[in-house]
Amino acid sequence: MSRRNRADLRLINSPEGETMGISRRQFIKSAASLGVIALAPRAGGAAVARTATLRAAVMEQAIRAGAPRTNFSGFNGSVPGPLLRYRKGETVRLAFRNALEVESAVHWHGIRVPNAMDGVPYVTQNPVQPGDEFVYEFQLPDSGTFWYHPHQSSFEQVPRGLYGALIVEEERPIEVDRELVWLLSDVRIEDDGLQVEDFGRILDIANDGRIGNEVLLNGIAAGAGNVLEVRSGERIRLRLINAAAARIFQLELHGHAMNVIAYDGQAVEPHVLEQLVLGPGMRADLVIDCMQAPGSRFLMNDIHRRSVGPIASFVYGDASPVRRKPLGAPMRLAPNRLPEPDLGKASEHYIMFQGGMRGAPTLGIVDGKPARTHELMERHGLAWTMNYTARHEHALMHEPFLHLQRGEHVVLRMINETDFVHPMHLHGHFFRVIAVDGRKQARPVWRDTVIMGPRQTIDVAFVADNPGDWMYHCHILDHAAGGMMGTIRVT
Ligand SMILES: [Cu+2]
Repeated sequence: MSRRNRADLRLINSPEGETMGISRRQFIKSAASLGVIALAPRAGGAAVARTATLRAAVMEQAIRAGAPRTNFSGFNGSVPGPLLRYRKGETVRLAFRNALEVESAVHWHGIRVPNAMDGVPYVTQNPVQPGDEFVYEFQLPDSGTFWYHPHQSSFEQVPRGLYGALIVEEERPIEVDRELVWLLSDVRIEDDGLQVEDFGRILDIANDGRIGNEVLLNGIAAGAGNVLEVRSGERIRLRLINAAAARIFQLELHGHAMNVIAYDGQAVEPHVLEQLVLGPGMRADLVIDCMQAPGSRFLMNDIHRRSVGPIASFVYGDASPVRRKPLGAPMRLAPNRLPEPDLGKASEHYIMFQGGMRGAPTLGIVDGKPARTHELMERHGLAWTMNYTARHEHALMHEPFLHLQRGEHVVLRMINETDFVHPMHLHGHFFRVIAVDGRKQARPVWRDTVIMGPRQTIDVAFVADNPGDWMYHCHILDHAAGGMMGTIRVT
C-alpha cells in the first residue's frame, strides 16, 4: 500500500476546487494527476459560457507506486481526464484539441445536448483530425453524474484512457460531509506495464468484450490497498461511473448500507442496495453513512463472476466520531424535469438482437447483403445484429433503423435473443425502464443505459423530443464495433 494511493483517494473530488477560489481555466492537480476543473462563478449574471479545454494526447502513468509506467491516451495528461464540474442550467464551452495521431471527437454521455454537440463522428460532426480543434457549446439541462469519452473507435480509444467525469450539481444539493467521484475502468497490460495491443479482436467482439487484467479506480490499480480514509459518523456521497469498455461491476460494501439516490444521474427514491450492478456507461450515486467504530476497516468488493476482487478499503481513522447517529438530513434529490411518456398513446417499436459466439447461429444483413455467422465474423469483423442488420461504425450510420416524429411517445421493446449481457445506451434522451420480461416495473426508473440480460426482453418508454440522429448502441464497446450500433432519427 503506497502513500500515493492514499493521497489519491482523499483528493478525489474534494470540494476544495470551489472553496479555494480557483480562477478560470486553472486546474488543481493531485499527486496522481486527477485534475479538477473548477471555475469561478460567472460575474454579473450575463450568460457567459464557462470554458475548459480538453487536449487528448498519448501519455504515461503508473497505475501503482513503483510499477512500470503504462502508455495511455489521456485528456490533459491524466487518466481519468479532468473532472468537469458545473451547475445545472449553465452553458459550457468545451474546446477539444486533438493531439492524437488518429481522428477523434468527444461525446458527453447522458447530457441532453443539441444533436450537433453530441460528438459522434460521421453522424453529428466530422471527425476531429489530428492537430485540429472542435468547440462544443451547450447548456446543461439536468443535474447528475455524467461522463465524457470519444465516440470514434471507442473500443480502442476509451480503454486507452480517454474518459473523464462531468458532474452537474443540483440547484440545492443534499447535505453530505464529503463527495467522491470514482471512475471505474480497467486496462489490459503486460508485465512491463505496456498496454496489450490487441484491440478489436473478433474473439473479444463476439464474446464478452475486451476485459482488462487490472481494474482501475480513477486511473490507479483498484484493490484492498487502495485506501479511502473515513471518519466515523460522516456521510459520503459517492458518484460511481463505469468507464470500462466491457467490464461489468457488481459491487458490495461490507459494514455499510449503500443507499442509491440516482441512476445515470437521475434521482430515484432512496433505497438500500445489497449489490450494485454497473454495466459499462452506467452510473450510480450512493449515500454512505460511515457509522463504524474508529480504527475499523471494510472492503468494497467486485463480486461479478468475471472479476472477483476488492476495489477499495474503507479505513476509519482514530478521530472521535463526527456524530453518533447518522445524519438526519434527507437523501432524496430533486428530480430533473424530463418529458413523461404517456403509455396510452405511445407507439411501439421493436428491436431484436442476435449474434455472438455462443447461442443460435445468426443470419444478418451487412451492406445490403445477407451474411451467415462465420461470414459476419470472418469477412466483416461483425458479430451482432439489430433487427437482422449489422452496422459498421462508419458505413451505415446515415441510414437510421428507426424514424420517430419529434414529440412522439415511444415504447421500445428490446428483445435480446443472444446469450450475452448488453448495456444498451440511447443518446440525447432518457427513458423509463417500464418492463422486464413483460413484468411491469412498479417504479420505472429513468436511465440512459439499461442492462439487457441474456435472452431478456426490456421495454423502455420515452418522448422523442430532441431532434436529430441519435446513436443507440451497446456500451460494451467491442459489441458496438461488432454491429450493435445504429441511429434513431427524430424529425
Ligand atoms: Cu453488447
